[in-house]
Amino acid sequence: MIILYGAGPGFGLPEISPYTMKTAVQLRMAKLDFVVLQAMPAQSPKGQLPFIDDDGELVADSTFIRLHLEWKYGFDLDTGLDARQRADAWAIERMVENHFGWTAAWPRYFMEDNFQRGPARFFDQLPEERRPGMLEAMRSRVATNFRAVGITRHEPDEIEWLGTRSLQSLSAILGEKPYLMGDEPSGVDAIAFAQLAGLLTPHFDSPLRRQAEGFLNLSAYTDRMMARFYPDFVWSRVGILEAA
Ligand SMILES: N[C@@H](CCC(=O)N[C@@H](CS)C(=O)NCC(=O)O)C(=O)O
Repeated sequence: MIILYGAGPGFGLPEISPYTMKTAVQLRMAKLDFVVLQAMPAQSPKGQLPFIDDDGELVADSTFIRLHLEWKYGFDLDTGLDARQRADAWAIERMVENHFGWTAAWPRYFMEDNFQRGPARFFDQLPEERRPGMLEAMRSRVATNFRAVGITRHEPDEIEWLGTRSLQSLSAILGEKPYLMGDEPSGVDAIAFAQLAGLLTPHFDSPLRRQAEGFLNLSAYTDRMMARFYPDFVWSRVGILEAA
């Protein structure tokens, strides 16, 4: 049995970590049995979630997990795509993960309201005296990462503009199709969906979320993916959820 380690459900989402959601969706696309358990990033061989335990073999990083699963279990999440379409899918995935994802995560970590109702709760289960230290360490790690990537060198409205450019691109690529690469979902849909759901969840408000709501094909796509891969999850994009 494959064990997928992630952050767990929360924030109006079946899984808080978009990269874990990507892997969970890809496991569902491949119809492989798996269970999801909660873990801390430090427990992962690469210091980030997700990672899997596949019969004793630990594999970290969603892209390498996909590679491992496709190779070991003999399936192809890009079935039916030609070489050019596969190249497009990879380019879209890189845009979503290495650019858009940062602009979508920025409101969670750098808008104080969102931070308090979101990441600040990560350590709620720890004894009270340990929480401030852990929170400070997380804030500092996140600040270093965002600065290294370059995102926090920009003003908030510039970050929104960058995120909106990616939303526009995704919306144009999707067009009237049900999924990014055509009539059936392929590998790249898993991360596009996970990042969009993470932005559209009503648990967090932000100017970029408002922008995303304006791309009606993207919000319908997010709903379609949620219904297909998380049919039992009660998903709503409406309003602003109260913090738990
Ligand atoms: N390239 C990685 C990115 C994973 C990632 O960013 N994971 C986040 C949670 S969604 C994480 O563990 N962050 C903690 C950290 O970077 O310290 C993948 O595709 O799995």
